[in-house]
Amino acid sequence: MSALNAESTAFRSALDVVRAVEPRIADAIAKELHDQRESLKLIASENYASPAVLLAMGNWLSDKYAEGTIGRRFYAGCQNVDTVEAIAVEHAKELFGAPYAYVQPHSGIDANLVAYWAILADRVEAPALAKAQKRNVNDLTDAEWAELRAAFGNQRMLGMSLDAGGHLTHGFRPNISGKMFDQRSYGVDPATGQIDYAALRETAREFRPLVIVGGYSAYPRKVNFRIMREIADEVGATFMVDMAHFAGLVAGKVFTGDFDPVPHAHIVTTTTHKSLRGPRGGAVLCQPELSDQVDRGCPMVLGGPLAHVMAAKAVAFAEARQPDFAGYAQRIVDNAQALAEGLTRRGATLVSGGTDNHLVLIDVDKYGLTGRQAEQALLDSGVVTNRNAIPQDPNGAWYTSGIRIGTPALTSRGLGTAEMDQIAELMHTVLTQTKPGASKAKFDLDPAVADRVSKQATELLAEFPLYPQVDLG
Ligand code: DSN
Repeated sequence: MSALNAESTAFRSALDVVRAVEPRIADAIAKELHDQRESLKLIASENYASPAVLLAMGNWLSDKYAEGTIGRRFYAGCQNVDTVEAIAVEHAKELFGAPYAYVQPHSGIDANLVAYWAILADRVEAPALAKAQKRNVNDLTDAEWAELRAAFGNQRMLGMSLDAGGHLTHGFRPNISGKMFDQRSYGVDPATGQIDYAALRETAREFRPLVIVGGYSAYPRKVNFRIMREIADEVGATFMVDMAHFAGLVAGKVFTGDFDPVPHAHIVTTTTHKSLRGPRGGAVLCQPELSDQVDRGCPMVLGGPLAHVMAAKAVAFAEARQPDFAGYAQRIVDNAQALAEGLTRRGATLVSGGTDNHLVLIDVDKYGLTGRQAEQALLDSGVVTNRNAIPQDPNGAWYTSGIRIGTPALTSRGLGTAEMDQIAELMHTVLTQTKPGASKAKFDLDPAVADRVSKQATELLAEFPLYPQVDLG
């Protein structure tokens, strides 16, 4: 019998140790690997982190509190956290060509909150303190403090509308960002489904926002960040880009020049687990003038940094700096375009007519379905997607009229353009065979069809084993 490889040994041993304390948790972890291996994952924001990334998270770095920044902590004994964070920062700066990186945010929402407070502090707090001729907010009188707080709460943000693909954290009311800022949206040209930069400029001129936010979670096209920076400069706004979805395409140099946000934005936020393929988490990149404020992210906005996750971020950034990551990033886009082309050839209507990035947005009204009905019918057939609003969506954000799909995960698994065409055929079968039911959530789909598609999906995936180096026995 041959010896087990390092990854199998590591994960088996870890599960044995967990199982000895709470077997149900060990079972759930093992089952998650099984389920992920079996499912055709088309969720645009998910991926499969490497064993090295996963293993870097499961250790005693988790035990340490380290509020503050490298070399300047509110706790003693942070020398190893300092080492970990410094390595993650070094890799992030090199990977993205950024002058400054902050790798503590626990998620994309956290990264955006750090960025918003840094912008507010930079633009609002400092002038107020200077006016009062004081250095620290604690030195302000109650009246000066009240004036400053009122000024903080009275600022404007211009972000992409939710139905055009913007994110909740870009100033929308159900999120704290919508309570922090008076928000106005820019959208897409209804004829092309693409950002209307002239309209965006007009809105910015009229609204005079403090912050303009670029980036998206459901927009299938490249964004011209050079033009957006020009608009921001013209109206005196700070330009922030949330590149959570496409950070892997920036890291892999698929998005360069006008389409790389890092040289154009004052501040860039990201998650680390989507197309970048790292651990769940966030990061902020910024120009040097914002770094002092960004560094106050913890403890001003964030809880203590998760040193174990920063370790995994460092590993993921190091992986993304390897030459083969560029090929991976390009294959993500090639696959998304092949999927878009395969769907279009079979009669689907896609928002904006196609894709330049990792995601495709299908208008399922074409099939007489809501997003909710289509999502469940696809899931019943072994295809995991998520429903998403489309521009001017008549069904709102809950039921929606769209299905968002993305290729980062299946590309990590090794599927290519030929397999994307097969997936387009599976989706076409389900979407054309599903009939709307009595409510926006109900539908009819012959179980035999769902079963057949599900089997075909499993057969397809069997050729591309997930985590082939991990054998749990
Ligand atoms: N939940 C993420 C997504 O699916 O796009 C964004 O926060």
